[in-house]
Amino acid sequence: MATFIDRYPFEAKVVRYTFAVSFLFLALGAIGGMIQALHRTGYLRFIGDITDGSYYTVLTSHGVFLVIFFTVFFLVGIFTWAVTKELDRELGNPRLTKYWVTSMTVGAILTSVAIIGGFSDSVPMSADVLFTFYAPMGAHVLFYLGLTIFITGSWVAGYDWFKTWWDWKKENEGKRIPLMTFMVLTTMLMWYLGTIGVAVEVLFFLIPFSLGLVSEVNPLLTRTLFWFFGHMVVYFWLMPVYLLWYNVLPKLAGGRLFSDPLARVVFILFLLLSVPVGIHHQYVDPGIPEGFKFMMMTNTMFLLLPSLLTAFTVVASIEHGARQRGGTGYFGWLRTLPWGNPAFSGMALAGLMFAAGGFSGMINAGMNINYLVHNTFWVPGHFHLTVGTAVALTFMAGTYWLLPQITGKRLAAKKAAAVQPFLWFVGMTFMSNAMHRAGLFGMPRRTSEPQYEGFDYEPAFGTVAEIDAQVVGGGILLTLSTFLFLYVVVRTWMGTRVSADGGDEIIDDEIPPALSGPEDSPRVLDNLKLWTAIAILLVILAYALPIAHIASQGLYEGSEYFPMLLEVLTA
Ligand code: HAS
Ligand code: CU
Repeated sequence: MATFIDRYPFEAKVVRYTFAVSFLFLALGAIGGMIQALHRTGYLRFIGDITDGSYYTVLTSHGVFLVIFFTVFFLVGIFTWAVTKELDRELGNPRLTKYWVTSMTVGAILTSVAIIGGFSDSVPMSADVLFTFYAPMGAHVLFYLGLTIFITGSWVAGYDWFKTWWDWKKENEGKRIPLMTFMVLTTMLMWYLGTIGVAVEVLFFLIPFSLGLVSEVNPLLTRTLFWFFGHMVVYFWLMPVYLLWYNVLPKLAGGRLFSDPLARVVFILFLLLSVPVGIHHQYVDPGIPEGFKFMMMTNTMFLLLPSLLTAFTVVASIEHGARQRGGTGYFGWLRTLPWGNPAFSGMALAGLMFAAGGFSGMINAGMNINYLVHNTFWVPGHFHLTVGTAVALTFMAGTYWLLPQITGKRLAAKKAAAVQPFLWFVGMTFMSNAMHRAGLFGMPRRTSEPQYEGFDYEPAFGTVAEIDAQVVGGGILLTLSTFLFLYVVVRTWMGTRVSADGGDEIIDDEIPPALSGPEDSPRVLDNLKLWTAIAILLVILAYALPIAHIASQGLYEGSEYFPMLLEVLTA
């Protein structure tokens, strides 16, 4: 049977390219992470401190390179693979594909240049605004321009996949949308809806602000527009993970997906609820009436449902696989799982950590408890479990499985690959647990000097020194694990092509059908227009009043820009 690379050489090349860019940003971002851990804890300081700003240059590069470029380049690769493979057809228009690949690359380069410019005093450029780039902080216009080009590229990528599906649909009248394609399409609809917030923020506020056309923008408004996008984006990172957990993980465990209909319901719930929850990042923002915050909290609690359903479905599928392999007992079946296979162990360990990350998310989401943890080290603890493990480790594990399919080469350095996910798991256990604890006794996030002068922290148990040691020790293990992963990737890439029928792992790319297939679910689940319409309605209900309220306090200050703009628009 022909492998992916033989059947779809162009698409395989696209996936190889986007993965390569993704991993380049992973390497750069990981170095930034190591510097962070060493600097904040005071173990080793070689970058400037808070006064000269290079701490924030490092923190911004760590954040942007990892959560925007590493994740999204990987996502476009895996979505391209999923649609092509599942619909068994090429992407319709190679020129379109080349366009979005180029546009995303150019955008990423421009933004990176603006960030890296911050390291040098002689370059008139900096973008130390962190990945949550709202006002009043401002970056060089190149930073925003790059992001704009990058995001419009991702929009076109979505169109490319939609187009491929439309073409498929014409030849397959009346058939259900295949599951992976369903996941790609619903995720992209969510992305289109949520990126409206950041597009308005960047085009109408941050770019005029950075060009000096306006001297001040309403910071609360830009924050609110940012979080309109900013919560949704966490699920944009997570949905490719769920695609792998639902489709590939059960198979790696030796079984089949438990329920296809439930998977569809989960993705629809994410489309409906990912945007109208953003204000849960703004519980402590003055200027937003409590009622709106309460409404978003309620939505957030509903949004736990799809992940809880996922935990149930995916674990049930794994257990089914384990029992197929002869596993018995309440927990004894866990032993029969293929823990030596890094594709499996990476995804399973990522899932286990996500259970913990989900719990800290529930705590964040409570309006009253949030006052305790907001802006403390607890929050980085939370997101290193979610995006930093559920997402990053699953992407690495997925790579072990996919790389042979897109390169036609056998996975190399298998021993290193087998150890790598465990190294990550142990490193992250130390680092994120210590971060959560530090947050609970009030250690702030986003600062190079977490120790207030003349003040000693009093942890409920343990000491600050011990917590710092865990952050650094964990950080070192995570850095090692990242480079071990990159080593396996490079070694595999440099290997020789095996013939199409060689190597089990290369032809073992079939995804078995679900135990309960799409025929068990109502057709209305596939009505994407209906779900999109409801999603838009929910966003309007949730956001119209808060945004109108905040905007009524003024859009711009100290400039002629807004009146000018109004004149142009009404001319
Ligand atoms: Fe979050 C802050 C609430 C999920 C990322 N979050 C952040 C920030 C980031 C982030 C980056 O309400 C910081 C932003 C900043 O810089 O300020 N988050 C939640 C809630 C969830 C949640 C309710 N977050 C995520 C995900 C992220 C992410 C996913 C990235 C990918 N988060 C918040 C809140 C804040 C916040 C507040 C603001 C805090 C503040 O004050 O600043 C939920 O979606 C979580 C639901 C998850 C579960 C877990 C289900 C378990 C599963 C595991 C299955 C097991 C398997 C393994 C597969 C209920 C699915 C089986 C293996 C075997 C061997 C059997
Ligand atoms: Cu959120």
